[in-house]
Amino acid sequence: MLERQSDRRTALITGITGQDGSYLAELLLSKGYEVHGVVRRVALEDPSRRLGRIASLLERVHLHAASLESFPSIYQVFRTVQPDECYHLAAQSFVSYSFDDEFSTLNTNINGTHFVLAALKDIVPTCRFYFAGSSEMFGRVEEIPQTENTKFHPRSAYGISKVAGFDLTRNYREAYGIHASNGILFNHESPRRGFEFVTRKITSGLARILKGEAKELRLGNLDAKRDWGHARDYVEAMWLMLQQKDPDDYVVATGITHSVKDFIEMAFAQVGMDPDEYVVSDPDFYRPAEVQLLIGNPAKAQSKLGWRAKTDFEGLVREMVATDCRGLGVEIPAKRSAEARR
Ligand code: NDP
Ligand code: GDR
Repeated sequence: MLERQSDRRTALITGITGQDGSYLAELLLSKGYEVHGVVRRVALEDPSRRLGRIASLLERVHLHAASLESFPSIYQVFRTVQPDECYHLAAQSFVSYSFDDEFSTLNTNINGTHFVLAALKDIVPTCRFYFAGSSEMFGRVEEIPQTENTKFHPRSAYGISKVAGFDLTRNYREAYGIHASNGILFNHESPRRGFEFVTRKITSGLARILKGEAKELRLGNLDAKRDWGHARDYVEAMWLMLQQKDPDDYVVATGITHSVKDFIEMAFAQVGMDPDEYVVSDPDFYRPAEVQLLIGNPAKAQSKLGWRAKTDFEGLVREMVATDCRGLGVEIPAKRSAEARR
């Protein structure tokens, strides 16, 4: 167990084992924070499989077993940690799964957020709070691009749960004076993205094809469009929100949208292959309801937080393809790499 140091700022991250949690923990450690994370008990029992993204940080972070389903467990963590800042990232985050099990998505995401806010208000009302809101809240978009003032019209249980979390956060700000901010983050990816999300499915699938372990890549709607950024850049916006004098809501996005097809073409171009020979669009992967053209307008985050997306689409795809190929021990032929760079 690490010793607590009273002169350092203390941050609590729920969802520290996830993509964003791992990048945020690294960022906060680099800024000198004492970092605490909420993990499920099973993760502590099976660290090699469940703590993979934060394996290199385990000596430097404090982990606490708790579950979003249990208010007492969350309450106990707040009592122990007494954080200065809380980043609430934990959630059932896979939109597609929320169509298979609306009940658990709504329970986990809505109650979990409520539990965290209620514990914070009771134990450390001065603690600053970040809620991981999502572009999925815009759903059937009311305007393009979407801003902090665009009306929400969610199209999945996941999107509905995030609207509820957004409203809970705003209400704790207005009713109880908590420094509580909402990030409305558009898709952000990285080599640490879960394999079920489309970008990682494409880059890991491509690596398996190159390795000879797969012959095709089955995907759903190739015309779907997303505003994709890099997770490493987006966690900086979370931190910046909690450094402001006043809490507020911010759209975090690149302002540029691409289709799934664009992502596939860019990924396959990195290794000089023709996607038409491998990619199959399979209706089984289509969703009952799809969101519309998601493009965020990050003007407010840029002007008030001084935040900017640093990684462009090509840089993101290249990093993900290279990491997945390296992970499988697949060499990208030099000629192909050179062609891809041109
Ligand atoms: P991940 O799916 O990678 O991580 C989710 C985290 O939540 C994991 O640490 C997971 O723990 C934890 N978690 C899930 N259920 C529970 C539970 N019942 N009790 C305790 N912990 C739980 O998500 P991301 O890192 O990509 O996203 C972080 C947050 O930001 C999420 O809330 C997501 O909805 C939101 N978001 C993400 C965007 C993106 O593009 N990445 C965009 C907008 C919002 P475990 O490892 O044990 O499963
Ligand atoms: P999303 O991410 O639903 O936007 O949620 P995902 O990568 O799952 O889907 C993006 C788009 O790709 C289309 N698609 C496929 N998606 C998956 N997963 N698998 C496929 O085979 C496939 N084929 C096409 C989807 O239909 C969709 O249009 C992510 C999550 O991180 C949320 O937690 C977060 O809130 C939002 O981003 C912003």
